[in-house]
Amino acid sequence: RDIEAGLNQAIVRDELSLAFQPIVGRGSLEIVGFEALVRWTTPDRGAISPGIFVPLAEESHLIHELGDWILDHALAELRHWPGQYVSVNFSPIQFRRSHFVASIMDRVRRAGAEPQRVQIEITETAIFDDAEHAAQTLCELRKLGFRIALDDFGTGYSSLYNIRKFALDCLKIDRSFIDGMGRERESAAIVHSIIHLGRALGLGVIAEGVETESQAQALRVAGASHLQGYLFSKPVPAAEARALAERKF
Ligand code: G
Ligand code: G
Ligand code: MN
Ligand code: NA
Repeated sequence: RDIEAGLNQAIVRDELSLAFQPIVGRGSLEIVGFEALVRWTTPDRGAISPGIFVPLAEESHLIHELGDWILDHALAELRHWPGQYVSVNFSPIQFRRSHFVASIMDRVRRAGAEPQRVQIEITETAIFDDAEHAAQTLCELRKLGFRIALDDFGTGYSSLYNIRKFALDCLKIDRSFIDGMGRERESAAIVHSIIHLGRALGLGVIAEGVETESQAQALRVAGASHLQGYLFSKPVPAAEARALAERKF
């Protein structure tokens, strides 16, 4: 309850910020986009992890205010980058809200942004609970030009067969599989399967949590289209992201 009250204040008091983590092309290492990740630094308790406060916000109406804050601030960065997209995480609760599409489009218009430069990250949980409605929503977003990424892929219970029904642009392989790749045959097999599936369906495949050069190399060989992780950059403050966005490799 404490955190909940604090979060309400945080939105008003400017205690929130966004960090941006580069997503790079498999070969060129050119930055194609940045994932926006919310940060909260309280005056009295220091940093609180989004792994703690996002779920708390989801239990209350606050996820909508928080989500709007995140989207508006993510969109505001686009004008400072030469052409990269911003990838924004949406909670299943936001995604299932009525007028989700209209409300995003409204904010994108007000920011003077192009939907083509906005990637919407949703998890399997968001789309498989009410697959019919989700398919419709994704289709509308896609028509407007947004990119759609299925986040944490492999950790949910999606039927691979059903993936076809959704208007997606890419799959993001959950970092737990990348982490296990060098140690367990199972993780490596899952990573390879997801990459094959994505390619067979004409989707991009972003590998998350890439920390070592040997992981990156194995992922390139396996055919991942994009890489993201500490090897390239941790999530950085907006000013640093602007500098990275301008950098030529
Ligand atoms: O950035 P970090 O690894 O601390 O994030 C922890 C968790 O919080 C991750 O699961 C991440 O997806 C989630 N998270 C981070 N930023 C956002 C955000 O802007 N919106 C939502 N809905 N979740 C976020
Ligand atoms: O749930 P989601 O995939 O959106 O969460 C992304 C989170 O993963 C971010 O909060 C980010 O801090 C974290 N992250 C990004 N790159 C790496 C990495 O290379 N290793 C680890 N351990 N975590 C990472
Ligand atoms: Mn994500
Ligand atoms: Na993820």
